[in-house]
Formats: sequence, structure tokens, C-alpha cells
Amino acid sequence: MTDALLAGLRRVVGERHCLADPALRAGYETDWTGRFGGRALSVVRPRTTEEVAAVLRACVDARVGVVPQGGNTGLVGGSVPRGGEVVLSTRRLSEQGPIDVEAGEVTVGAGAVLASVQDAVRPAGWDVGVDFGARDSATIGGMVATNAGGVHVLRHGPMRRQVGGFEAVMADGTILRRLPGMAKDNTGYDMAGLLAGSEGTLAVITSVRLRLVPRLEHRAVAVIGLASARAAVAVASTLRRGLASVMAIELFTDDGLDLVLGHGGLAAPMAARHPFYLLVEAGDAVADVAGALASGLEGQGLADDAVLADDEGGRHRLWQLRERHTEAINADGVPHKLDVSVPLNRYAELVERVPAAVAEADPAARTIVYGHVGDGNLHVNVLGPGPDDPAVDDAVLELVLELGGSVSAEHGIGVAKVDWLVRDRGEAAVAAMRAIKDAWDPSGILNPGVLFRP
Ligand code: FAD
Ligand code: 2HG
Ligand code: ZN
Repeated sequence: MTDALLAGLRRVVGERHCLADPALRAGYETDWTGRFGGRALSVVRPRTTEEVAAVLRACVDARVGVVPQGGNTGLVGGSVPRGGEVVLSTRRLSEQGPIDVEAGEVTVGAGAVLASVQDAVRPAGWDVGVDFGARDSATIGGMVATNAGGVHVLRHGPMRRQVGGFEAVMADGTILRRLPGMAKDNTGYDMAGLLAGSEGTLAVITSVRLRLVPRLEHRAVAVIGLASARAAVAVASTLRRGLASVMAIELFTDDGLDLVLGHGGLAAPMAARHPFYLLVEAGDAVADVAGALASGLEGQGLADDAVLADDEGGRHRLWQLRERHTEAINADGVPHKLDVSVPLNRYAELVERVPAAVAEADPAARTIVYGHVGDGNLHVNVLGPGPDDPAVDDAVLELVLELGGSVSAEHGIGVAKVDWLVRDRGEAAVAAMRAIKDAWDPSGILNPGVLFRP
């Protein structure tokens, strides 16, 4: 049966794009963090939607699981095989259509990489509403499948908000197409919205109509040193209310800064060190924003503990201090990643209580926190415990639920948090999700083990 399936897959995508060599497959079999992975039966790289449909039909017939994979930058283990599945890489579905300059829309293949779409649309005065540190590898299809958040959710919302239309292939090979997709479209269920955040469990997204946002060329970035998480939340809240051009409000700590400076050989943003830092970005299409950001900081008495940059190089240097946390942590070991959110009025309490909760579960563990404070989203990274030891994950997620939060703010459930989905959403909600899964993928071949236990 396996040999027949492999022969069938080779016929569909061609010998070269059905990877048999373990060395070639390795990069598709382990996730970005190094915590998750397994052997694939095969890695296939279809070039067209019809090839995707034929791959899925062959896998349904053989009852073999399929793991859709874009840039493999996901952080919850959903993009890599658990053992014996076919990895369906979307990277060759990377065609980018013409930009509709008037409407501010573009249709791109699911495998198009975020940075290349940004490069294509910016000269036309438009931009992609979602941006984050994995931009050079993450694909538009993967971003929709995870409903990615990133640093500009405050201004533009998550990936679901950027999707105007889509094309996707269901498990049985049926092609769903709603392209280009209208701004107003009340014709039944919102399937694009359902696919956003479905993590490869309902269909393989092959094309996306992106609703672009105006390019905000005038930008300023400030890093502000603060004494406590409470002060950081208060400053963030005042800036959100008072600074109309605010795009991002990010938090990191002195421990995280130390790690990033050491790993990247970077310079500290200011002479004095502080327990916490906020990075604030303001942007506007026509007006200069540096003055407004500077006076916003002065108004809160923060100017002495802040640095501000409005030139491209300076802004990039400040952003590096926040964006390079993920790689700096990975350089020190395989982290446990807890991407969580709580109501903003519990955020400071979460930051304060997380170290003790982790220490109680594993006294030797090292905790680094950072995140998108403007969205109530904290990234808790823990180094030390073995990949299969759930004690610190459980301790942090327990605390998050106690504070009325969500166990996944933006990275998804993947395989990492399957047991926590029911704890967070409740039996009835998960049963309703399961009914949707069963209707779309009755043979259960799409990303088995993700979101639900198989
Ligand atoms: P993959 O990792 O390949 O896949 C992710 C999930 O989507 C898997 O379940 C996979 O099966 C499914 N999938 C992929 N493509 C398709 C498709 N075409 N159809 C159906 N299912 C599909 N995430 C954030 O939300 N915000 C951040 O700020 C952020 N920053 C990051 C920074 C770094 C340095 C790194 C490494 C990751 C970061 N991430 C962030 C996580 C990750 O980049 C996002 O989840 C991203 O959306 C994944 O895109 P991808 O193409 O790499 O998808
Ligand atoms: C970020 O905000 C990403 O930098 C990654 O979502 C978070 O590394 C992480 O835990
Ligand atoms: Zn994030």
C-alpha cells in the first residue's frame, strides 16, 4: 500500500518533488524550536492546486495522514510530522498576482513568503497588515492557517482580518474557491474566517486574496526603560489612548535584553539598565510621527529613560532588540514556549507571577518573558526542562486560566497544547469544533493530532 501511494505521489508531483532522501527531508521533519518532529513517509512539493487535490485524494485512498507545511516557522509543532505522515509543502505555490492598486488587494499563492509580498506591494503604496520576525520564511498560507498576530495587531488586527478571499482544497480533493472576495459578502458561512486559525486540519489553503493596508512610511520607534510590569501596562494604556498613530507596543525584560545583546553582538539601547522595557512604534502615511511620539513620552515623564529613532537604520536597531528574542533563546537550548493572553488588567500580575509558577514546577528552569503588551499577549519561554516534560507548561497555563486568559494568543494549539484546548474552551465548544472537522475531513487525514487527539 505504501509503495503504491509513493508511486502515485511521484506521478502527481514528479520524482524531484517527492523527496525520498532522508537528508533532503530532514529540514521538513523538525520544527523551528527543535522541540517537535518525527519521520515523514514522504515530503511532496506540488506546484498547482490540481496537484494538491491529487495528492490529497491519493492520501485519503491510502488512509495516510497529511501535514500541510509552509515556511515551517510555527512554534507549536503543527507543521511537522509525528511519524509516518506525508508532508505537503506549499512552498512551490508561491505565485504572486498583479496588485489591484485601486482596491488595495492582491492574490498570492499560499507558499508566497511574507517578506516577498511586502517587497512587491510597498512600491505601490500598500502594505501587508501583519508583520513579525519570521517574515523571511513564514508563508501567507501558514499565516492564515495559524491566524498569525505579530507586532501590528493593535493597528490592523490579526491575519483573519487581512483575508478577502481564498482558494483551498478539502481532504477529498474538492476545490473551494472564493476569489477575489468582496469587502461585503454575506453569502452564507464565512469559510475564509473558519480556515483562519484551522492549523491545517480542515483544508489545504492554496491561494489567498489579501486585503492590503496603506503603507505608513513615516515611522518612529522608541524604547523606554521602566521599573515594573505595572508601569509598562500603564504607559501602554496611556499611549493607546493618546497617540493615534501608535502601531506596536512591545514588552521585554532586562534578562531578555542581556540574552539578545550577547547573542547578536548588539549595543544596549541606553546607558542605564531597567528591569522592563517597552518598544513603541508610531506610523502615519503622510504626517511626521516622531514629534507626537516624543511629546507622548514627555507627557508621561519618560523622556529621560527613553531613546527614539525615526531613521530606518535606527528603527531597525531598536526593533532587533525585541525581534531577536526568539533566536537568542533557541541558541541557548530547546525552549518550552507558552504563548498566552490575559485581560489587560491581569497582565502585570501574570508577568509578576510567572517566574514563581515556573520555579515551583522546576526550580532549575530559566524563564524569559516578552510579548505584545498592547494585545495582552505574553510569550513565556522556559529553558531547562526536557522536551517531553510538561510540568512547566502545565504550571503556566494553569495560572493563565486562573487569570481568565487564553492558552494560545497567536501561535495556535498545534500538538503542544492539545490537552489544554478542552480546559480552555470547554467540552461543548470542542465538540462543536470536532463536528466541523468531521464534516470537512471525514477520514481524518488532515493534520492528525493537531487541535484534537486523533
Ligand atoms: P508553518 O509553520 O509551515 O505551519 C504552521 C501551521 O499552519 C501548521 O499547522 C501547518 O499545518 C499549517 N499550514 C501551513 N500552511 C498551510 C496551508 N497552506 N494550508 C493549510 N494549513 C497550512 N507568530 C505570530 O503569530 N506572531 C509573531 O509575532 C510571530 N513571530 C515569530 C517569530 C519567529 C522568529 C518565529 C520563528 C516564529 C514566529 N511566529 C509568530 C510563528 C510563525 O511564524 C507563525 O505561526 C506563521 O504564521 C507560520 O507560518 P509558516 O508558513 O511558517 O507555517
Ligand atoms: C514574537 O512575538 C513571536 O516574537 C515569537 O511570536 C514568540 O518566541 C516566542 O515565544
Ligand atoms: Zn508574538
